[in-house]
Amino acid sequence: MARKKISLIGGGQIGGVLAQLIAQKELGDVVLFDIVEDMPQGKTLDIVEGSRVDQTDIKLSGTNSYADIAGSDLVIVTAGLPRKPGMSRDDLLTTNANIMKSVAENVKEYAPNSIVIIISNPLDAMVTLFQKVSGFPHNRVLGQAGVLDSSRFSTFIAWELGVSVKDVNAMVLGGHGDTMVPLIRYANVNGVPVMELLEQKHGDNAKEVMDAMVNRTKLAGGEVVKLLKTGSAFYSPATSAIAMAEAILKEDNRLMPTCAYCKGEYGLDGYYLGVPAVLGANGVERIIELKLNEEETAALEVSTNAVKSLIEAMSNLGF
Ligand code: A3D
Repeated sequence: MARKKISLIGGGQIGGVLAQLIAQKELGDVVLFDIVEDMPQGKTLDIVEGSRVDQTDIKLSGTNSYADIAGSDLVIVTAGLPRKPGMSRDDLLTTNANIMKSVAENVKEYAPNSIVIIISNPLDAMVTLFQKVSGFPHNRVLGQAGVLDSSRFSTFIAWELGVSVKDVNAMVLGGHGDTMVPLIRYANVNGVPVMELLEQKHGDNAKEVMDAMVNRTKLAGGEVVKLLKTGSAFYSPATSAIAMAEAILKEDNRLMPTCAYCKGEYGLDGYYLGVPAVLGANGVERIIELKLNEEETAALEVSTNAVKSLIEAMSNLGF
């Protein structure tokens, strides 16, 4: 089987970790693109010089020329500014929309058959814009947010219950902002409902404990930004995108919360939103519709409206 080619647009904090993870997992050859001269070349040289120790053998190259991404099977985009303390993701809209437009034009020209995973914020708007500018089929343009948000939620649940995070399954849907929707009813530890375990531990206070975890999940990105002071989370966003990339490259058909294009699912027509989706050879193979209860539906509607306003704001800016 021919080796896969993976191009990373943006060689900053997340881009660098993506390149290292792809190398360590030998998912394919890597081209790391950035507009900063020499930096992507330096990062890939650094990673490749550790491959003897890692016992891995792939090609890694850094570039400032889009021509080098030609023939990519997969493209992961992190180009754009990250948040600084006190900023919301939406504050990045104008700057990152300009960057995303140029990225989409170039990926369209040089890697027209690729599947594209977007990570740049504000996520739902950037995925929408990339698809609009590139004109790629919707199944080939998707966004990473829910895998990370769900992993954060799972981590807090594991800490609270004193169980391994490996056994926690929890999913977060909706837009990648403060209105995201952690699904409490579906959260479980190897099949045992999390609420049942919380009730055993906390009795009548179980709901309060869960609400605190839900709240921390919604604000988890900002918690890291506040501590780092100079940028936003980058290890866990990279790991999350690699899980999606692996599902696509290995044609695994894995069910993951994905920023995917809805055509009527969840009452949403013609918008990208975080929903459960099956990821495989064609990118988004299909969206899974869950039977949400009244409370969950209402929360998702709030999140959907936030995404719609963001898209409208982007459109008003001329994108
Ligand atoms: P950073 O380390 O600043 O890297 C961004 C890189 O983009 C820099 O190296 C820039 O030089 C490069 N860049 C700027 N303009 C262009 C351009 N026109 N073409 C190509 N490259 C360009 O940031 P980061 O890696 O920490 O974060 C990248 C993005 O991911 C930001 O927008 C973050 O807000 C976002 N992010 C998303 C999540 C999600 O879960 C969705 C999590 C964390 C960060």
